[in-house]
Amino acid sequence: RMREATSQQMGVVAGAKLTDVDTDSGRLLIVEDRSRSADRMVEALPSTLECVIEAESQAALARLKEEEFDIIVVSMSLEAYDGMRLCSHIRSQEQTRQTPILIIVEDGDTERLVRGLDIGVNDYLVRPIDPNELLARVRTQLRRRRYAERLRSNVKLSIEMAVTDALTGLYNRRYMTGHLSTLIQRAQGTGKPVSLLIMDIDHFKPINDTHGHQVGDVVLQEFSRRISANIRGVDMAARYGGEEFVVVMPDTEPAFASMVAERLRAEVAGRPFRLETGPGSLTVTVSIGVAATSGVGDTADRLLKRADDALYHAKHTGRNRVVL
Ligand code: GH3
Ligand code: MG
Ligand code: MG
Ligand code: MG
Repeated sequence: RMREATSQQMGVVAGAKLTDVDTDSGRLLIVEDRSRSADRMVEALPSTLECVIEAESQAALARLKEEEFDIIVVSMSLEAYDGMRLCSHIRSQEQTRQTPILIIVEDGDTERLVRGLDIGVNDYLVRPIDPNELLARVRTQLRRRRYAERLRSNVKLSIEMAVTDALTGLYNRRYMTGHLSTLIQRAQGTGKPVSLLIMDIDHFKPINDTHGHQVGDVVLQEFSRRISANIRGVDMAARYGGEEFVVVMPDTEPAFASMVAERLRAEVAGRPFRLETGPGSLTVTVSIGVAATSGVGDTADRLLKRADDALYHAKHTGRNRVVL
């Protein structure tokens, strides 16, 4: 009976195809005080699965604190401890909350089975353990775990992609303007200014026209590296448009921002960009506009506009310079 109730207790990943995930590698913790039973379980599983056996709940918990496991198999008919308590402990700990638990119950022990499912174990086996069934259930849990991991990393990746400029790895314009607005609002409380740099590479179009778009891209990447190397951890560098970049500097006086801008300008102009393609090396210069919040009525748009006006002046007074 109990076997037919089976694995529908497991959370199903909606619409997901659980294909081509690796179900033959991983780490299992087997908590079982009957050594022959534990040995038989290990024999039923592929040798590529690393199995660790603990016969005692304190030792199992200690190990779970130190090591990562993909599945935990807990025998419910142990003499040395209460398997149910162990399972609820595993569920309550942050690092094992998501780890699949497979319990092993005596045939007819419906009470333990139901309680186990109540506290969130993922699946169960009934004694005597059928090796094939054990293998199948372990694989099912591994597949779900691997699949969930993949979903999580895909989500992480798409969040990253949503805020990042693909060519340079800097933040994108949309994310930067959101961040800037947040900082400006916060600055109204602290009274400390937010400073902003807008930079535009000088005569960038001729670089493209002369050496090709690919060389232009490499210049943008190297330029981005130099920005990142010359700002603080709290500053945010973003690609604002084609060859325009922005640095947002929280709690920063405009005089300090100008100094950073000047250092960056000199760092770009003073050291030719090495290229593995095209001309081999190129001298690049940049014009930078600086602006800072002034107290009342500041918005991201207004601050960007003022920095852009300063940039315009830098361009029209000879380029390769900083204007506040
Ligand atoms: P100025 O000193 O006035 O800024 O001159 P400029 O040539 O840099 O200015 P302009 O705005 O006319 O040229 C910008 C060029 O940047 C034009 C565009 O083709 C190029 N560009 C924009 N995005 C990219 C990109 O992603 N890769 C490459 N290689 N070029 C780009
Ligand atoms: Mg431009
Ligand atoms: Mg331009
Ligand atoms: Mg330009």
